[in-house]
Amino acid sequence: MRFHILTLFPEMVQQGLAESIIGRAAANDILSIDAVNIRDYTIDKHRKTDDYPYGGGAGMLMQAQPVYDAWKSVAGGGRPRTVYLTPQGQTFTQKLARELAREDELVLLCGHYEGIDERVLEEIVTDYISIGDYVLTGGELPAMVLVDAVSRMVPGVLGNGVSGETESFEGDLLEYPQYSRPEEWHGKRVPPVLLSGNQKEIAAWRREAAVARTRERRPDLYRRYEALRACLPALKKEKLLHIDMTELIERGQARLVYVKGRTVCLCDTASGIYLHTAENREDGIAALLALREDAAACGEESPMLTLHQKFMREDAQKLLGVEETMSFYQAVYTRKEKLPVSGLYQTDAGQQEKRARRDAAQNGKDKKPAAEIRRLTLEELAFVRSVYRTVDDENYIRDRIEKGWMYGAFVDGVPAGFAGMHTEGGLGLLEVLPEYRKRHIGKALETYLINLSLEQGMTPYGQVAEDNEASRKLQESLGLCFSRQKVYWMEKKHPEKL
Ligand code: 9WO
Repeated sequence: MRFHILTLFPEMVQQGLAESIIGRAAANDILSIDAVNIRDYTIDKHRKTDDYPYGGGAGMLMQAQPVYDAWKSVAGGGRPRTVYLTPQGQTFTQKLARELAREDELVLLCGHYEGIDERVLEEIVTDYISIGDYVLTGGELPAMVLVDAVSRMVPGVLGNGVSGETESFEGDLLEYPQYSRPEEWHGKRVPPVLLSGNQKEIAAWRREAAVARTRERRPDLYRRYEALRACLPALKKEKLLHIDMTELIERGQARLVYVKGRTVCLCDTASGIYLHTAENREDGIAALLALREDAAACGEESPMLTLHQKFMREDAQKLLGVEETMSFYQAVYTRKEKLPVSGLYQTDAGQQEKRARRDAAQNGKDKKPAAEIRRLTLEELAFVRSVYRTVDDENYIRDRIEKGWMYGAFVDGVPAGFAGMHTEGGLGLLEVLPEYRKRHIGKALETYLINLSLEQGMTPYGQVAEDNEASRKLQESLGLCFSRQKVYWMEKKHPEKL
């Protein structure tokens, strides 16, 4: 990612971003931060960059010419995304940081004095962004805030394998309090449960502390949290059918769009997909209308949604212009205990070798060693893309790998298949190469992902298409329960797909 910062105070920006994590990422060429001195582009013989405002008023304005020429010098012939840091902009949020982190190049324009001649802003600025409702003396500190927040979302900046997105478990909750050595300081002891080693109790304590802290410090967030939790009992009346919705809430990845009794509409904050369930048509329609409003407010022209009732399909088509693309049964792992793994897979290469040698000695050459399972890296992206035909979207698969939710099965070090977790939380993305089928590799991958999800306090589930017999048999063999009704994926059919 490349940042070009246009400013009258390049040293301030350069020095502020040369330290710590951002400085290290720049030194490692994961980021480049280039501070451009606007004064270098003045054509005035006294190197002047400001002048009085027409119509009178306090102070000075930055003139159009030096700003434009400085911008030209980094834009070349193109029109890179150009941000003006101003109290008159849209408020900077984590969501916007995430979005900006997907750009290859950003130009940040820092104003000073009383601002910049409007005419040059009209020509070069694509985004007006504020970091909060207060006035400073210049845009440099806000630009540094933006560079810091955007950079930590760029893969590799936080160091190997650490993602800027914690895929935070509790969307609307603040972080819990944390403690380090010593055990006692100023007469205050670390809460004993944190020394107990009991991971389950620790997780429960942290969650409770996060809830209490949110209630006290951020009542606005707490109300949202409460409203979402209040939907759970109604959804759990049909537990299997609504597993996608309840898991979204439990994992802190849901935004409430509509609720009335047992009619609920959520939005998945990670994917933007809507989930809709209705007690009756009338309330269902009200929820669809709320969904339409919400999507429009989010700038989403063709929302994707999953319906949980067949009888809502025509209304969804009429109101949103979407059509059914697929329908699935929910397959839910309803137990808390992990699945047995013996003989299915290894997660350590050394062990696998030992086992292979022992097996060879005992049984001759016909018994194959179990697959080794490990998290995939971007090096395997091309492999997954070439094998997985269901989702023809490189960015989606890249995202799944980057978030650490794609796992591969390897036989003798050679990739034989993979599986993962979708953005919305369902297990899937499962594929086993034809030459490795009938060797329980799919079962091994799914067992691994189920156990991993359980460790993280999730209820594992997947969505199985009616005609996918292989998948249905696999889920049944692992003891997953199927919903009686189906869920219906609805989206705008693209002309080329018709
Ligand atoms: C000062 C002023 C004085 C008299 C009459 C009008 C006036 N406008 C300003 C003014 O807005 N100055 C800004 C200073 C011009 C752009 C750079 N400056 C700035 C950016 N201050 N605060 C920000 C900022 C940017 C992003 N998020 C929060 C604050």
